[in-house]
Amino acid sequence: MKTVYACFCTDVIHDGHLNIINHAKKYGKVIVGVLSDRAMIRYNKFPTITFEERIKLVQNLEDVDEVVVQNNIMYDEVFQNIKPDYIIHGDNWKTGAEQAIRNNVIGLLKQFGGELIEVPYTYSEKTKLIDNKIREKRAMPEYRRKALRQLLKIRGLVKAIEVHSGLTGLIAEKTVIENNGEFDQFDAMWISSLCDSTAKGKPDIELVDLTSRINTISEVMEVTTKPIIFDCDTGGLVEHFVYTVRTLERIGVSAVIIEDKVGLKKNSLFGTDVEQTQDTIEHFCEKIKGGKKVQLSDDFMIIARIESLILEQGMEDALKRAHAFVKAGADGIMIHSRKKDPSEILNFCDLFRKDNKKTPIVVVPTSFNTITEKELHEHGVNIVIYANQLTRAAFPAMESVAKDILKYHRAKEVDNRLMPIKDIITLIDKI
Ligand code: SPV
Ligand code: MG
Repeated sequence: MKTVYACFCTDVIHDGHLNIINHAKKYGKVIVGVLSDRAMIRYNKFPTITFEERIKLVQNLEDVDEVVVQNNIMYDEVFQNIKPDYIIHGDNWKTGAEQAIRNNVIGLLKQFGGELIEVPYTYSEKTKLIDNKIREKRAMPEYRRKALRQLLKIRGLVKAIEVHSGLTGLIAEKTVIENNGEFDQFDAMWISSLCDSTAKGKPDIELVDLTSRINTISEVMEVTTKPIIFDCDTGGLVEHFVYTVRTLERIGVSAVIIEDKVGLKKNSLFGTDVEQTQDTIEHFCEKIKGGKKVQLSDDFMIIARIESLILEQGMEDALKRAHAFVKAGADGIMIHSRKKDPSEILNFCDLFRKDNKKTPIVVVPTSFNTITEKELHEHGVNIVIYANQLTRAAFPAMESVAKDILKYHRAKEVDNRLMPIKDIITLIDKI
């Protein structure tokens, strides 16, 4: 008897899946691969039910003869272990980033033999509703909050991009590319104090108050599911920070980063060009301890940001602080630098990793932008934050269009730089 293989990456069985199974049955023995937790998380499809429940879901389908675990979104292992005669899939993978999986399957079929069956994808209103429901579930605080820790466990390196609105949130959520046969996308979002302030036309000096910052988080949360890392500047007074931790944790933020500065905070990229005061180790440790004490779940992370290199206090000071902050309970360390050359950051990471193998290290390669994620990871970095690039891309594009409309007294000359009207009016999905 011939074997037909399908892979399911879902928490709910709907008509689309049943249609595939019905078709598959006509060709022989139906084997369904259920994507492992690891593989789902790797591709930002955080499961909302357990792996065992997903297996049961498929086992209960009448026409499924066998259920196996699929450990990777690509099919290499499937062909090595099962060598199916047919692979069956909805034809919706012919477009978009999923083409990468289709190409992988076509290549394997050429190598191992076998045939591809593509079933017209039925995307009924009912199916759409179910898909939306799963997506919305992932956005619930209890799922979103733990997603960063889940990613850190599974992915070597977590990539976050700055967001400050629903629209930038959508870019972070939906931008997926195919790169050398693999999917690539951002894993998490960074609510930057610099960009949140800039979007409001305000300086980055803790002027935009917490209510407004939480409002930004809420706008982003409305339209996304990925985990959020919140830039909380200095965290304010210890007495205030404890309330902030509670709020952030309750709404589903995964991590807060606070920097060891006091007084009027200025943006770190000014360095010593402006007056900035570093907090004492003792006081900052009190803030970390205060936050950890009030936190209610195990999911939430408090990450301590060290400004010693920014303020030219030396490597020894940076390391001393890093170890003290971890001892006070910090779940991660962010080390910052405004040098173009990444060597002081790498040096810090190497020295810190000598004594601490597991506390996540976070970096923001704005100035030292020549270094790749892979190189950073080789030095022990776990989270890379692209902290301001979306804002810096948008501003000059908008400014130049504004100038040219003034210059030509009409908008025709700028039209080729603009998103088509059809694309902008259909950009936002309906619920
Ligand atoms: C931010 O994005 O607001 C940051 C990173 O804190 S930096 O601007 O480099 O200080
Ligand atoms: Mg900031």
